[in-house]
Amino acid sequence: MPEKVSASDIRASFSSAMSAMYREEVPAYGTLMELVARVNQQALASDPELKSRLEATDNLQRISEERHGAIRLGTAAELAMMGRIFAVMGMYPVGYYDLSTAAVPVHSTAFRPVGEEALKRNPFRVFTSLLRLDLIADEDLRREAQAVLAERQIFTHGAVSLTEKAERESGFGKEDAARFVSEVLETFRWHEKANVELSMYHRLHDAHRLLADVVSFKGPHINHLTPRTLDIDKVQALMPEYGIAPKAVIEGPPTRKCPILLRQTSFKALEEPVSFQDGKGGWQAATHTARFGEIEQRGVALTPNGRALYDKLLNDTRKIVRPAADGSNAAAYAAALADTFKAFPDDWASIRSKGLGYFTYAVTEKVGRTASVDLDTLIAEGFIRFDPIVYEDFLPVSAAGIFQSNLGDGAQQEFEASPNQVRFAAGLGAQVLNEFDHYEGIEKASIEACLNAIQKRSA
Ligand code: OOG
Ligand code: NI
Repeated sequence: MPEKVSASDIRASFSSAMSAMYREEVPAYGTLMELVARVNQQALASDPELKSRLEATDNLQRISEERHGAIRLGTAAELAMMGRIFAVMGMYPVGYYDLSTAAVPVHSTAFRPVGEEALKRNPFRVFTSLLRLDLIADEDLRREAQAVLAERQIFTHGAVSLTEKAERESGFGKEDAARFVSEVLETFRWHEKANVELSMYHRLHDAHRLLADVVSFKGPHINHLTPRTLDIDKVQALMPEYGIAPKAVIEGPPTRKCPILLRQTSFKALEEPVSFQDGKGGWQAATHTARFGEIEQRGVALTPNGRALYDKLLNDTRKIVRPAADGSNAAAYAAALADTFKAFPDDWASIRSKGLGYFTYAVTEKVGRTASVDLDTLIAEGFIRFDPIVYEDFLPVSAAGIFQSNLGDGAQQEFEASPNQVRFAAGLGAQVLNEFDHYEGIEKASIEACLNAIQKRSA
C-alpha cells in the first residue's frame, strides 16, 4: 500500500495553492503579503522576547504561512459537501456566527484544524457563510434565486469522487492528494462570466448586495485571503504608501502590550468586470465588487469570563462612539476604545491569574528539586512557564464590520436578530464544535504533562 498523505499536509498544500491563485487573481493581495512580511520581520527584530516566545512554543514558523479565507455558499447541500471536503483536509466546523443582527443575511462557521499539532503544522481556516433566503422579503425573488442555486454545481466531478474515495479509504496517497487539491481549488476560482442575466443581477443586488454575490456566479469564489501580521497598526499605517486604501478603523480590541483575541482590517473590494447573459445567447459587460484584502493580528484566546469582559467593553465603547463608515470619527473611536479597555488587565500574569485567558504550560530549564505540586507555586519558583494560547477563531462584531465595509457602506437594511443554529447544523449535517472546550482541552493537557514531569523528577 502506498503511504497516505496526512490531512495536515493536504491542508498546507491547499492553502499555498489557494494563495498562489488569489495572488494572480487579485494582485493587491500580493502587495499586502509583501508589506506584511516586511512588518513581521521588523517586529521580530525589535522584540526579541516575542521572537523567543514564538520559537519556544513552536509558533514562529507557522506565522508567515498563516492565513484565512472566506466563502459564501448558497444552499445547505453545498455546505454539507463543503464540510466533507474540508474534513479530508483536517478542517472542522468550529463556532456559529449569526450575522443577521448586522444586517447580513447569512450565518457562518469557521472550518479549521483542531488540536495543537494540526494547528502548528498549518492553521489554515475558511470562514464559511451560508445564505439565508428566509431573510429576503421578496418572495418571488427568493424563489427565483432558489431555482438558480438549485441548478448550479459548484464542485467538479473529480472533487466529489476523490472526497468519496478519501472517506472510503481513510485518506489517500500522494498522487490523489495532489489531484484533490487542484480539483477543489476550482470551487474557489473567480468566474468572469455570470450565471444570470444583468436584469436579474440588479434585482438581486437591490434586495441585498450579498444576495447578488452568492446567486449570480457559478461558484463561491474566495472573496479574501488574510495573512497574519505581528503589528497591525503598522501595516494599517503603511497601506497607503503601498497604494492600498485601508478601511476606516481596525476591528476588535485596541492596541495593547498583551494582544487579546483578534484585530482585523481590510481594504475595499475591487470593482471588477463581469459578463452577464443578455437573454439572447450573448453577453453584456458590467461590473461587480466582491473581492478584497484583509490582515489580522491574533492574540490570546479568552475564557468565557475573559470573553464576557471583552464583549462588555466593546459594547460600552460603541455606546460612546459608533465608528462611522467614512472614517470621520476614527480617532475618537480609537481613543474611546483605548480608554474603555483600560479595565482589561494588560500583563500576562494578571490575565492568567484572573482566569481571563488560556495558556499552555511547559517545564523550564531550571534544575533542582521541589516539594511543590501546586501549579501557581511551581510557576513562582520558576519551574514552570506559561505562554498564551493563540485565538484561532473569529469575532461576530468584527466579521460584521468586515462584511459591511466590503459590501459597501451605503444604506443598511435592518433584520430581526434571528440566529438559527439548529437549521445551520441540519444543513451541514453535523454540530459545530465549541471553541472554548477546545482551548480548555489544550490548556488542561499541558498542565497535566508539566505536573507529571515535575513529579517524576522529584520522585
Ligand atoms: C466574511 C467576513 C468575515 C472575518 O475575518 O471576520 C471574515 C465574508 O466577507 O464573507 O472573513
Ligand atoms: Ni476575514
